[in-house]
Order: sequence, then C-alpha cells, then structure tokens
Amino acid sequence: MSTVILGLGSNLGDKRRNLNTAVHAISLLPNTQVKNVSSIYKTKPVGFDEQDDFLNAVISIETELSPHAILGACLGIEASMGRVRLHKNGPRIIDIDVLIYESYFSDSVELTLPHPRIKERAFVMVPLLDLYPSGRAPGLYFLPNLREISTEGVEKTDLDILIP
Ligand code: PH2
Ligand code: MG
Ligand code: MG
Repeated sequence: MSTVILGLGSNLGDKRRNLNTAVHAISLLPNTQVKNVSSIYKTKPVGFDEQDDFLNAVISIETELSPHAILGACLGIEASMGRVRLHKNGPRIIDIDVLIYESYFSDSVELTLPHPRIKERAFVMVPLLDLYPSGRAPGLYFLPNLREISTEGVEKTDLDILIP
C-alpha cells in the first residue's frame, strides 16, 4: 500500500457536489481507500483570472495502484464527470491532480512527482496543512514555502467532504 495525496478543484456547476462525487469515485477504485480529507477552501483563480472562484481540497488515500494507474484513474474520473478541456488553467467541473505518491519521484512528461507547482500554490499548500500540520508531507517539506507566498484569496469554508 502506498500513501498518495490528491488535489481537487472545481469552479463550474455545483462545486461542492463535484468534489464529493470525485472523492466517492476515488474511494471506489480497486484496492484504494480514502484516509483523510482537508477542509474545503474557496480560492481565487490562479493563472487565468476571468473565471469563477474555485473550491479546492486535498485528500490522502492508500492504494495498491501504481503512480501511472492512479493518474489514469483520475483522468478517467474527470472525463466521466464531463470535464471538457477548452484551454489551459480554464474553468473546470473537476480537476484531480496527483500531488505526491509516497517516496516516488519522477519527472517524465506525463507525470512529474511530486507535482512541480505545489510549492507556489497556496490553494494546494493551505489545505495540505490540514493533513500535515507540521508542514511535512511524505517526501515534501513545504512549510518554508508556505511562509514565502501569499495565502490571500484562500478562505476556509464550513463545507465538508464526506469520507466515503
Ligand atoms: N487550478 C489550476 C489553475 N488555477 N486556481 C485555483 N484557485 N484553484 C485551482 O485548482 C486552480 C487554479 C490548474 O489546474
Ligand atoms: Mg490542477
Ligand atoms: Mg489537472
């Protein structure tokens, strides 16, 4: 079993429901259990401003699936939920990113692990801190980076993801 951290984001439709649908679908993957979920955060869009605010969260899972199998499964869930990719960083029903796969490091074109932009994205690091209050995730010490960047535009909500 490996511990894997996934980042979730939605800024189209019923965003909270989309996050919950995705987590439920992840829990149904073979040999996979959802272990922990962050709070849900309302976040200002990064990269492309002309779009609605996001809801973001991160979750940890335990899985027997390989890094590439998990990536494929996440893309499959995105597609099954109706995600259409119009342009980079544009609005989406659901985005599921593989952030960390235990102590696995890779910099292939299809899959870079840990995810190369974790340390510049408050909408990832703030929820990650819910799961790892020390700022130390498996294979990634992100506390110093969190101190360096602005967390403005990342607001905790009182919405929850239900652990399936
Ligand atoms: N995802 C992006 C680009 N910008 N901004 C916010 N607030 N939340 C996201 O999940 C997000 C983003 C690319 O995946
Ligand atoms: Mg993303
Ligand atoms: Mg993605």
